[in-house]
Amino acid sequence: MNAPTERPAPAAAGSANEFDVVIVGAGFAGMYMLHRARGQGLRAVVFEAGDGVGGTWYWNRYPGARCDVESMEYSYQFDDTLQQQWHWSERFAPQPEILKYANHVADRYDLRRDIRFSTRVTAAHFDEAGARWNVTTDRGDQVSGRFVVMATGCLSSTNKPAFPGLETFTGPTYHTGEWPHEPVDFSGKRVAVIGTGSSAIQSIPIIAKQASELWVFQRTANYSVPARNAPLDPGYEARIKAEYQAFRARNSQMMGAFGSAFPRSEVSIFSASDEERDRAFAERWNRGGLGFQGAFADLMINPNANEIAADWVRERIREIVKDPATAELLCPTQVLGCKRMCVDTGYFETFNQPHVHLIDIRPGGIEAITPRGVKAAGREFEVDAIVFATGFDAMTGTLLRIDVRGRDGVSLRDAWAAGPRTYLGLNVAGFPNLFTVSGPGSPSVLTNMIVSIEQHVNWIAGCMAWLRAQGRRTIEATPQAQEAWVGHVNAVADTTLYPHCNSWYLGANVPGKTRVFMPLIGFPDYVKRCDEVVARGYEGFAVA
Ligand code: N01
Repeated sequence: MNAPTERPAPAAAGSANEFDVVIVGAGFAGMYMLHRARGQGLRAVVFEAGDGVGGTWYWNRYPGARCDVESMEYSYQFDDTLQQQWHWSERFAPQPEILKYANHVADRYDLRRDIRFSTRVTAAHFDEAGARWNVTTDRGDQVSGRFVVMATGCLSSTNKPAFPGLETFTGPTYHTGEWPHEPVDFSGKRVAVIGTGSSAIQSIPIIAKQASELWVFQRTANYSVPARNAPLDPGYEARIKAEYQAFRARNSQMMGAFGSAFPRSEVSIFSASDEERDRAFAERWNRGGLGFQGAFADLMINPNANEIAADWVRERIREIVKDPATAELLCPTQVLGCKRMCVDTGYFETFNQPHVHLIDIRPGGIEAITPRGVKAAGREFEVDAIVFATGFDAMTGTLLRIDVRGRDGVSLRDAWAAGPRTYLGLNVAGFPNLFTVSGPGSPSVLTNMIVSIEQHVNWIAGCMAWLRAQGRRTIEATPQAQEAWVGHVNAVADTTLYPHCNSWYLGANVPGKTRVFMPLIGFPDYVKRCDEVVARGYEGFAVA
């Protein structure tokens, strides 16, 4: 695993294959990085595995896919004309519309001419003598770059459990994170969905509309809040657009960089009466979306506070789901919010339909996939198609599939053997001039991703400009700064309930993955810290 044989050859000096910046990925991070690099007159190239832009929104085309962050917030803010001109049709934008937006951005800034599509980067090796990165792709490209920016996304390598007998199934199989581009029609089909995370919770109500029988295989029940999605209110859109920049500034002060219209309460649940608690929860439940978690200040800090909120949600599930046994199975028992909360449209209601069945697989998991279906809970379920909604090898999966080697040929895989270690989630000690956008150790997946992406790209672009102005060649985290940062990320997590269950934030969903809480909690403090690092002359970085 540690020593792929491929060796990137240096690009011929002065050739068309020498770049200032090599960017990996053409999602929202890679596209904006390209735009910023060009703005500095840098020569940049982007490699993208898909045949189009959009990253997550290119791959996750499963039925019902939509953003859990409100559309007026889930967009770039670097160009006021862009945000004024773009119109979202719904409160929570559906995947096709977000993909349309990504394509619009690519066209508007003429990005495609520097993107090589259907091309996967396989290796990036640092050449000490030239202080350049040699980058190789699966299509035989060999380019070099002074900087490499890994804009590879946090949820871009699917987790496909090695269920015994998987290859014997005679019908079609799908993974939500690699959904076909052609429409998939489940009409009249018996369908199995394995997994009950966000992707499953969004897709199950839609699949149930077509399938003749739907079997949902659940290992862990999840908390989900109704989206209350609706056409975007033109009055709301006009109000936001009248003060878009101020709205963005307010959102950037939120822990997750979104939701300032309905911020987290500062009130402890223990200072509220039963009626006040019920009112606060109901208000957020009825409003819809992830704001539910902010009903009281201490829900993610105090286990007893969390349990009160969890009980409240379980009561709603029992009200919605008619069959008491199914309702009980759908009631989560883990800490609310320590696995990413889900946002749904009719998820729990779907289980009231007679052709939708919930199978508890906790005792033995999926026992096997057979030619005819799924074996679990001691019986075989015959189905025509299987949907794997089994998630991702999050945050590190894609980076570690690339053979990245820094100083002295040390591989990133070895450097991260005990879990990912970064400084600010932006760089790894020993890997000069290599940046990770929304890397582990940054707020990334606990925020409105597009805001975190822009903050990182701005920081990286600023750093590149500074190096040039200073006449310096390389920048890299010092091991001391990195160790201190890793300690800080863990210390912050340990003040909360986030590490208290088997979530993908911890890598717990992938067998054998080192368990480390990967994202940093708290966007505003993080941004402040990044700015301070710059103000102090890139404190914690070695510059040469
Ligand atoms: O993946 P998940 P996801 N046998 O890891 C189960 C973002 N997202 O694609 O919990 C049986 O959450 C697993 O069970 P368990 C969002 O950040 C955003 O749904 O590990 N089951 C779980 O139920 C989200 O958190 C949006 O016990 C197995 C499910 O598969 C993240 O993506 C929409 C199994 C995986 O759930 C990932 O969501 C969708 C096995 N061997 C996603 N392995 C929007 O913003 C795993 N499971 C709209």
